[in-house]
Amino acid sequence: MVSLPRLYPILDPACFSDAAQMFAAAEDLAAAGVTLLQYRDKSGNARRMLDNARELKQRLGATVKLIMDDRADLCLAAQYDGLHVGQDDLPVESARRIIGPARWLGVSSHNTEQLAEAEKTSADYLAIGPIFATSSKADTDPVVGLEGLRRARELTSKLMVAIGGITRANARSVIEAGADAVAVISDLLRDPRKSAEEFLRVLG
Ligand code: 3NM
Repeated sequence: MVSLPRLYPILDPACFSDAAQMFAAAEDLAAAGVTLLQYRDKSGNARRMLDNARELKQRLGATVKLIMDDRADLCLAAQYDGLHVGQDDLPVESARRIIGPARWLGVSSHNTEQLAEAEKTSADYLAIGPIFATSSKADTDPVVGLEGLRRARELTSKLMVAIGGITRANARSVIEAGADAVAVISDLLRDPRKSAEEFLRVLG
Protein backbone atom coordinates (compact mmCIF):
# COMPACT_ATOMS: atom_id res chain seq x y z
CA MET A 1 0.00 0.00 0.00
CA VAL A 2 1.43 3.33 -1.06
CA SER A 3 1.40 6.23 1.36
CA LEU A 4 3.23 9.38 0.42
CA PRO A 5 4.85 11.78 2.86
CA ARG A 6 3.86 15.38 2.27
CA LEU A 7 7.34 16.40 1.15
CA TYR A 8 8.64 14.74 -2.03
CA PRO A 9 12.11 16.17 -2.78
CA ILE A 10 13.64 15.64 -6.22
CA LEU A 11 17.42 15.43 -6.59
CA ASP A 12 18.79 16.40 -9.98
CA PRO A 13 22.59 16.22 -10.38
CA ALA A 14 22.41 19.13 -12.83
CA CYS A 15 21.64 21.34 -9.81
CA PHE A 16 24.92 20.45 -8.05
CA SER A 17 28.55 21.20 -8.87
CA ASP A 18 29.49 17.55 -8.37
CA ALA A 19 28.16 14.23 -7.15
CA ALA A 20 29.69 14.65 -3.68
CA GLN A 21 27.67 17.82 -3.17
CA MET A 22 24.51 16.02 -4.25
CA PHE A 23 25.12 13.14 -1.84
CA ALA A 24 25.75 15.61 0.98
CA ALA A 25 22.46 17.36 0.16
CA ALA A 26 20.65 14.01 0.14
CA GLU A 27 22.03 13.16 3.57
CA ASP A 28 21.01 16.59 4.86
CA LEU A 29 17.46 15.99 3.61
CA ALA A 30 17.34 12.62 5.35
CA ALA A 31 18.66 14.19 8.55
CA ALA A 32 15.84 16.74 8.36
CA GLY A 33 13.26 13.93 8.30
CA VAL A 34 12.68 13.39 4.59
CA THR A 35 11.44 9.82 3.94
CA LEU A 36 11.01 9.82 0.16
CA LEU A 37 13.29 11.08 -2.57
CA GLN A 38 13.27 11.00 -6.36
CA TYR A 39 16.49 10.75 -8.36
CA ARG A 40 16.02 12.65 -11.61
CA ASP A 41 18.91 12.57 -14.05
CA LYS A 42 18.38 13.68 -17.63
CA SER A 43 22.06 13.32 -18.61
CA GLY A 44 21.51 10.09 -20.51
CA ASN A 45 24.74 8.63 -19.10
CA ALA A 46 23.35 5.33 -17.84
CA ARG A 47 26.54 4.19 -16.16
CA ARG A 48 26.90 7.38 -14.15
CA MET A 49 23.19 7.42 -13.35
CA LEU A 50 23.39 3.90 -11.99
CA ASP A 51 26.51 4.68 -9.94
CA ASN A 52 24.82 7.74 -8.41
CA ALA A 53 21.56 5.89 -7.82
CA ARG A 54 23.37 3.07 -6.04
CA GLU A 55 25.35 5.48 -3.91
CA LEU A 56 22.14 7.21 -2.85
CA LYS A 57 20.62 3.85 -2.03
CA GLN A 58 23.62 2.84 0.03
CA ARG A 59 23.63 6.11 1.96
CA LEU A 60 19.88 6.56 2.46
CA GLY A 61 18.14 3.31 1.64
CA ALA A 62 17.53 2.36 5.27
CA THR A 63 15.31 5.38 5.99
CA VAL A 64 14.31 6.92 2.65
CA LYS A 65 12.15 5.43 -0.09
CA LEU A 66 13.84 6.02 -3.42
CA ILE A 67 12.05 6.70 -6.68
CA MET A 68 13.81 6.60 -10.06
CA ASP A 69 12.70 9.10 -12.68
CA ASP A 70 11.93 7.78 -16.16
CA ARG A 71 14.27 4.75 -16.31
CA ALA A 72 12.60 1.44 -15.46
CA ASP A 73 15.86 -0.38 -16.17
CA LEU A 74 17.79 1.70 -13.64
CA CYS A 75 14.94 1.41 -11.13
CA LEU A 76 15.46 -2.36 -11.16
CA ALA A 77 19.24 -2.28 -11.44
CA ALA A 78 19.59 0.05 -8.44
CA GLN A 79 16.82 -1.78 -6.55
CA TYR A 80 14.75 1.36 -6.07
CA ASP A 81 11.34 1.40 -4.41
CA GLY A 82 9.52 3.06 -7.26
CA LEU A 83 9.51 4.64 -10.69
CA HIS A 84 8.15 7.93 -11.98
CA VAL A 85 7.27 8.29 -15.66
CA GLY A 86 6.44 11.40 -17.66
CA GLN A 87 4.17 11.83 -20.65
CA ASP A 88 6.99 11.09 -23.10
CA ASP A 89 8.48 8.19 -21.14
CA LEU A 90 7.31 4.56 -21.21
CA PRO A 91 3.52 4.29 -20.97
CA VAL A 92 2.31 3.47 -17.47
CA GLU A 93 1.28 -0.13 -18.14
CA SER A 94 4.53 -0.91 -19.97
CA ALA A 95 6.48 0.50 -17.03
CA ARG A 96 4.30 -1.52 -14.65
CA ARG A 97 5.08 -4.70 -16.56
CA ILE A 98 8.77 -4.07 -16.05
CA ILE A 99 8.80 -3.02 -12.40
CA GLY A 100 6.12 -5.44 -11.21
CA PRO A 101 3.10 -4.96 -8.94
CA ALA A 102 4.92 -4.10 -5.70
CA ARG A 103 7.07 -1.12 -6.66
CA TRP A 104 5.44 2.31 -6.55
CA LEU A 105 4.64 3.88 -9.88
CA GLY A 106 3.88 7.55 -10.47
CA VAL A 107 2.99 9.40 -13.65
CA SER A 108 3.22 13.07 -14.58
CA SER A 109 0.26 14.97 -15.94
CA HIS A 110 0.01 18.59 -17.02
CA ASN A 111 -3.71 19.12 -17.57
CA THR A 112 -7.04 17.57 -16.68
CA GLU A 113 -7.16 15.40 -19.84
CA GLN A 114 -3.85 13.75 -19.03
CA LEU A 115 -4.86 13.37 -15.40
CA ALA A 116 -8.13 11.67 -16.36
CA GLU A 117 -6.22 9.25 -18.61
CA ALA A 118 -3.67 8.49 -15.91
CA GLU A 119 -6.49 7.89 -13.43
CA LYS A 120 -7.49 4.79 -15.41
CA THR A 121 -4.03 3.22 -15.17
CA SER A 122 -2.31 1.16 -12.49
CA ALA A 123 -0.28 4.20 -11.37
CA ASP A 124 -0.12 4.54 -7.58
CA TYR A 125 0.05 8.32 -7.66
CA LEU A 126 -0.45 11.10 -10.18
CA ALA A 127 1.71 14.19 -10.40
CA ILE A 128 0.21 17.41 -11.70
CA GLY A 129 2.10 20.53 -12.70
CA PRO A 130 3.47 23.01 -13.11
CA ILE A 131 1.34 24.49 -10.34
CA PHE A 132 3.35 27.73 -10.48
CA ALA A 133 6.00 29.05 -12.87
CA THR A 134 9.32 27.20 -12.59
CA SER A 135 12.74 27.46 -14.14
CA SER A 136 13.81 23.95 -13.11
CA LYS A 137 12.37 22.26 -16.17
CA ALA A 138 12.70 23.26 -19.80
CA ASP A 139 9.57 23.43 -21.97
CA THR A 140 7.06 23.19 -19.18
CA ASP A 141 3.37 23.12 -19.99
CA PRO A 142 1.08 26.05 -19.08
CA VAL A 143 0.76 26.73 -15.37
CA VAL A 144 -2.03 24.73 -13.73
CA GLY A 145 -2.50 27.04 -10.75
CA LEU A 146 -4.28 26.33 -7.48
CA GLU A 147 -7.66 26.43 -9.23
CA GLY A 148 -6.51 23.81 -11.72
CA LEU A 149 -5.24 21.72 -8.82
CA ARG A 150 -8.63 21.89 -7.12
CA ARG A 151 -10.30 20.69 -10.33
CA ALA A 152 -7.73 17.91 -10.65
CA ARG A 153 -8.52 16.79 -7.11
CA GLU A 154 -12.12 16.19 -8.14
CA LEU A 155 -11.04 13.98 -11.04
CA THR A 156 -8.96 11.44 -9.16
CA SER A 157 -9.10 9.37 -6.04
CA LYS A 158 -5.44 8.43 -6.43
CA LEU A 159 -2.72 10.09 -4.42
CA MET A 160 -1.83 13.40 -6.04
CA VAL A 161 1.61 15.06 -6.04
CA ALA A 162 1.77 18.74 -6.99
CA ILE A 163 4.92 20.01 -8.69
CA GLY A 164 6.39 23.18 -10.16
CA GLY A 165 7.36 26.40 -8.38
CA ILE A 166 6.45 25.10 -4.94
CA THR A 167 8.23 26.86 -2.07
CA ARG A 168 8.02 27.02 1.70
CA ALA A 169 5.91 30.14 1.21
CA ASN A 170 3.20 28.54 -0.95
CA ALA A 171 3.38 24.83 0.01
CA ARG A 172 0.58 25.04 2.56
CA SER A 173 -1.83 26.50 -0.01
CA VAL A 174 -1.00 23.62 -2.36
CA ILE A 175 -1.91 21.02 0.26
CA GLU A 176 -5.08 22.96 1.08
CA ALA A 177 -6.02 22.88 -2.62
CA GLY A 178 -6.04 19.08 -2.47
CA ALA A 179 -2.52 17.79 -3.08
CA ASP A 180 -1.34 14.89 -0.93
CA ALA A 181 2.31 15.84 -1.40
CA VAL A 182 4.49 18.58 -2.86
CA ALA A 183 7.45 17.75 -5.12
CA VAL A 184 10.27 20.28 -4.88
CA ILE A 185 13.62 20.88 -6.55
CA SER A 186 14.86 24.47 -6.19
CA ASP A 187 13.57 25.53 -2.80
CA LEU A 188 15.57 22.71 -1.19
CA LEU A 189 18.91 23.54 -2.79
CA ARG A 190 20.18 26.24 -0.46
CA ASP A 191 20.80 24.79 3.00
CA PRO A 192 18.85 21.57 2.31
CA ARG A 193 18.53 20.55 5.95
CA LYS A 194 17.07 23.85 7.11
CA SER A 195 14.80 24.15 4.05
CA ALA A 196 13.46 20.62 4.46
CA GLU A 197 12.84 21.18 8.17
CA GLU A 198 10.90 24.34 7.34
CA PHE A 199 8.90 22.55 4.64
CA LEU A 200 8.04 19.75 7.05
CA ARG A 201 6.96 22.29 9.63
CA VAL A 202 4.63 24.22 7.31
CA LEU A 203 3.28 21.04 5.76
CA GLY A 204 2.36 19.70 9.18
N1 3NM B 1 8.18 18.63 -13.51
P1 3NM B 1 10.93 23.36 -8.90
S1 3NM B 1 7.74 21.07 -13.02
C1 3NM B 1 10.51 18.25 -12.74
O1 3NM B 1 5.18 20.29 -14.38
C2 3NM B 1 9.33 19.11 -12.94
O2 3NM B 1 5.63 18.18 -14.44
C3 3NM B 1 7.25 19.58 -13.63
O3 3NM B 1 11.12 22.14 -9.91
C4 3NM B 1 5.91 19.34 -14.19
O4 3NM B 1 10.51 22.79 -7.59
C5 3NM B 1 9.25 20.45 -12.60
O5 3NM B 1 12.31 23.95 -8.82
C6 3NM B 1 10.31 21.26 -11.94
O6 3NM B 1 9.95 24.30 -9.52
C7 3NM B 1 10.08 21.43 -10.47
